[in-house]
Amino acid sequence: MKVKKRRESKLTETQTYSFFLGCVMPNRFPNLEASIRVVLPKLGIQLEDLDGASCCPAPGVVRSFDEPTWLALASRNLALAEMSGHDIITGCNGCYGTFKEALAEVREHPDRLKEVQKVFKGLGLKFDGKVEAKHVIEVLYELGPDFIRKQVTKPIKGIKVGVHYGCHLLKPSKTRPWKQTQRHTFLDELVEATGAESVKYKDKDMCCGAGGGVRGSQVAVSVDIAKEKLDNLISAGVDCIIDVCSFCHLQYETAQAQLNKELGENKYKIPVIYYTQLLGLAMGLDPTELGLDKHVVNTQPLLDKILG
Ligand code: 9S8
Ligand code: 9S8
Ligand code: COM
Repeated sequence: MKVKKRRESKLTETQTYSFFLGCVMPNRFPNLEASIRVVLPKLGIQLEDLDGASCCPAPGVVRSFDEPTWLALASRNLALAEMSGHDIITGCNGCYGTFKEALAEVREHPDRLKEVQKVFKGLGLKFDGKVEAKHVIEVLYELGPDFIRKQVTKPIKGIKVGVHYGCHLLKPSKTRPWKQTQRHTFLDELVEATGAESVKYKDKDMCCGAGGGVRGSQVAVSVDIAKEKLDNLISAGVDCIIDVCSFCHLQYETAQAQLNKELGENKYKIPVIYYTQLLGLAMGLDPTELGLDKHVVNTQPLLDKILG
C-alpha cells in the first residue's frame, strides 16, 4: 500500500502510535473508541495502548486553575509515550490541545522542562519533550484525502453533513499544524473523500458550548450555545453532524436529548457521527462494529438513507 510519507517525527518512522483515550471516550463513548480501533489499522496505522495514562488534564479546565500542575501531569502522559518509543495519537480535541501546548511550553522554555524533570525525580519517568502528539484527523490528513478516497468502497451518496471542527483542533493556530490555506478545509476534505457533501452553515467555527468548564459549571448556558449551533445546522438541512472530539460529541448527543425534554417534543434529532464512523461506513464496515447502534440520538434513519 502506498502511504504518503509522514511529516518527520523525531522518534520513529513507523506508523505505530500510543493511543491516548482521555476520560470521555472510554467512560461515555466506547463506541467512538471502537470505530478508531477498527478503522485505523485498516489504513496501516497501528495503535498501542498507553498503560498508566491519566486525564490529559483538560486544557480549558485544569490549566486555567493551576498551570504548573497541568504541565506536570501532561508531561507525565507524554513521558509514558516517549518511553514507549511511539508518538501519541488522540481522538479528543481537548487532549490534543493539552499535549500540543504542553510540548510547546517545555520546548520553548527549558527552565519549565527542568521543573517538570525535577518533579519526576525518583518516579522512573524520562522526558525530554521529543515525543509528538497528533490528532486522529491529523494522521488521516497526512495520509491525504486522495489516499482516503481510494479506501472507499461504498461512497456515502446523497448525504448532507454539517462539519464541527471544535475549538482546540484549530486554536491557538501557533501550535497547530494546519497551513493557513487548509485550516478551514482539511476536515471538510476528509469528509468529502467519503462521498458525503459538507454543507455551509452559520457560525460553523463557533464552540459547541461544552469546553472551558462551561458544561461542567453552567449547564444551562452551555446547552443554550449548543442550541444555537443545532438551530443553524437544522436551517442548513443537514442529515448529520460530523465531529472529531469526544467532548463535542458528548455535548451534541446529550444537549439534543435535554432540549427535547424541555420542549416536550422530538425537535432535535440530528445524528452525531464521529469521523471514523463515517469513514468506516464508506469502507463497507458493519455499522455495529463501528458502534453506530450505541448513540443517544437515533442513527437508524441516517443509516437507512446511507445503506438503502
Ligand atoms: S482527558 Fe480527562 S477530561 Fe478529557 S477527554 Fe479530552 S480532555 Fe483530556
Ligand atoms: S468546541 Fe469549543 S472548546 Fe471544544 S473542542 Fe471539543 S468541546 Fe466542543
Ligand atoms: C474541551 C476541553 S474539548 S476543555 O473543556 O476546554 O478543557
